[in-house]
Amino acid sequence: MIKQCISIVLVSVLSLFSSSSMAHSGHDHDADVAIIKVSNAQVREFLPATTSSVGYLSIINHSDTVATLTKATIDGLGRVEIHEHSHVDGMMKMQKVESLTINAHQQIDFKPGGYHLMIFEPQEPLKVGQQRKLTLYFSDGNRVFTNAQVVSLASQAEQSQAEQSQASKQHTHH
Ligand SMILES: [Cu+2]
Repeated sequence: MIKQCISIVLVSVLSLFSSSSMAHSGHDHDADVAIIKVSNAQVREFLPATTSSVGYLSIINHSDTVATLTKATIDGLGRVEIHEHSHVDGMMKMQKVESLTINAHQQIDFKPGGYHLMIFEPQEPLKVGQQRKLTLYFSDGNRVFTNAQVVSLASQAEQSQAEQSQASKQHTHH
């Protein structure tokens, strides 16, 4: 019983602390933005007669707190969804993810067979070599920007093959 009381007091002290630090958080907020890093962002050009394409990136949460990705947008694209692959009844399926939790100091790689961005409704064709601004939205109001490189299907396939052979090399090394 006493233990319970102490933890209630602790919780209220903590919430007081966080609300007071939020009151003048302009600077803290900027510091938070810098500790989520996005790298290797790329989107694949749309193949003829298709209405969707994919994008990959890596997100690293360098902070000590959980970050929750809720949305992504890319300039010139009407819709971007966060997807994951899962095995259902022996079949590979993909589904939309409403939010993605990135733990403190965790890195999440969007890659073939795993998490990926699904992109729709290009306002003008994506051309290989172009850069498109990618914005990631987090549940605490933070936004992180990066440039996504437009790549061809061939270069994307080469990359994932190179990664796979590198991964298997590392594997045989042990
Ligand atoms: Cu998908």
